[in-house]
Amino acid sequence: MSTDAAPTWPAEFADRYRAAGHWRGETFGGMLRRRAEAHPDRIAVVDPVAGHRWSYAELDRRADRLAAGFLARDIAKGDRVVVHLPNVAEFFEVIFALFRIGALPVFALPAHRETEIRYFCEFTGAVAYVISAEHAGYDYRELAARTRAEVPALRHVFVATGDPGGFESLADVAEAPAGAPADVAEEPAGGDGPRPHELAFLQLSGGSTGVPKLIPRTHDDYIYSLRGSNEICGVDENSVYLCALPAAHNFPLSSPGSLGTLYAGGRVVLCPRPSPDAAFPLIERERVTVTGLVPPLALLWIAAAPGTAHDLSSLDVLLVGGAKFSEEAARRVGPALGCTLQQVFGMAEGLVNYTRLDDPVETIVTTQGRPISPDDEILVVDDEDHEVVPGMTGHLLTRGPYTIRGYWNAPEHNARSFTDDGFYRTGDIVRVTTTGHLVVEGRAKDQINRGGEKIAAEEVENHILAHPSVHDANVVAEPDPYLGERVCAYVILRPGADPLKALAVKRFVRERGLAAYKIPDRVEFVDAFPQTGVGKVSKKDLRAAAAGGTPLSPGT
Ligand code: OOB
Repeated sequence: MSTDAAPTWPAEFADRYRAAGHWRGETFGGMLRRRAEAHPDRIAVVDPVAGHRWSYAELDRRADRLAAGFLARDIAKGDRVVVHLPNVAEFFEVIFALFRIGALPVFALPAHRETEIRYFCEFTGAVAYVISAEHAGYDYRELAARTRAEVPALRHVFVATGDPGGFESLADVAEAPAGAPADVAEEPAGGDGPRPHELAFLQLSGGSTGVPKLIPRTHDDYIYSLRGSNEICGVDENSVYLCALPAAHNFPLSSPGSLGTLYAGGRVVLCPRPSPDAAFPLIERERVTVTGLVPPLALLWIAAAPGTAHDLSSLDVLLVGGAKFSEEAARRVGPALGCTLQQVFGMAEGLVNYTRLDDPVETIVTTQGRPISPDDEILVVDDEDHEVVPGMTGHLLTRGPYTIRGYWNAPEHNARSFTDDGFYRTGDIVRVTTTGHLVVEGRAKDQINRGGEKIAAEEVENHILAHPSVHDANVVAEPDPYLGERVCAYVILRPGADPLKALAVKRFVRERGLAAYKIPDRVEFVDAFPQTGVGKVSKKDLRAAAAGGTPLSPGT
């Protein structure tokens, strides 16, 4: 499978973004090398569980050695490698090693299970899969063994932390045999190393279709989003970023996240779990200055902060995003945590909006921010793609220097998700205020946002439909006071099928090897689905029923 299967920016746009100084011709490999040369002894990554405190020089050296080991195992430029790691220091060693050789990390989340991982490996034609032995009570080696048995093209499984079992440990890979090709490109010097305009990695889309889509990001575009984010969030070499959300997700990775912090020469502290009991002691000990949370976690922190014995006074900025943060909760951040709130409305496809640190409080608590770049183009349109009157609500379309022009190897999706002139259809319903800030008013895409975790309704429906007793299924969001939304499945059984319990449907989906957050929170059995005027299933009516908590048809 070719890696040029990613649509890219037309030359006139690329030229403009370069001329504007957005794309500066840096690569991730080069960026780490420069920082290691400038301040070798400064701490880059702290992994409190393993007790690692890696300096920039150490991270740089480790990335080089691992890159040499990967090359010696025939992992080459353009190859895809599924990276499935929790918040451990080795995450950075692995991704910088891959960046150096131009192999593409495919970022899986710790919650992903067999179904997702098999799909990522198969669809990307991955040559390697990197795991931790265990995390949060789950044995990833068993998952790797099953995946390897089913995906013959997967040549390697590397275990980054813990007992490797029958697989190769990352430490062994890094012990590259003498004479191995250690000729690792740190800069795009003209050889066949990674070039700034080429792909750096594949990120996952939240998705609204049966299978997740992959998001091709380049060195140039992603590094621009880091630089822009750092400026807006005040991240510099004195910043200490607590990575509390899963490190591979776009928000903690780049908004400004761990990569933004490393770009600035600051320090990244990895938090094994995002709960206050794990995070607060680390904030105190490491003098954390900035972190990012999804709304349900922000609520937990707000509740826990007033009673904590830990000193949180170093925290300057809390970023909250991934899902809509309510105005009431937003107002409580400052008083409870003693820091400035920045709302962030972003997407792995590109566009990221932030409230500014010096915005009036009313703007910070009532909007989801404005774009990073003066070259981010924002269109708000009606159902026919006509621009709405300024200030009115409509579909958000966007184009710009760090927003992709298409998904990886997905021409059919691209025809639907992008306009002919390259605008990405975000699926979000927004309005723009007179100050240019965006307010998220809803969502048109068939997705559930479960406290920041995105679930494509169609994907879950397909799994439920695989049950022999199920005739039809529809999955919608139902409101939840803590998560914002939960997953509600409406199911019609086959005539004459044995009666099924809600629990059995949930178990069936779980046993198909799906991430836990996608398993329906509630299953309702109904006789029929409400229909629209043209006879399609009305998800709008199903959502309304889910919000009311009442079954749709009596006696079911
Ligand atoms: C972030 O990225 P994704 O790719 O997991 O999800 C993107 C979608 C957006 O299209 C929107 O539907 C929703 O998540 N979203 C928000 C939001 N932030 C994201 N909806 C309402 N309010 C917000 N503040 O979630 C992401 C990527 C980078 C930075 C922050 C979040």
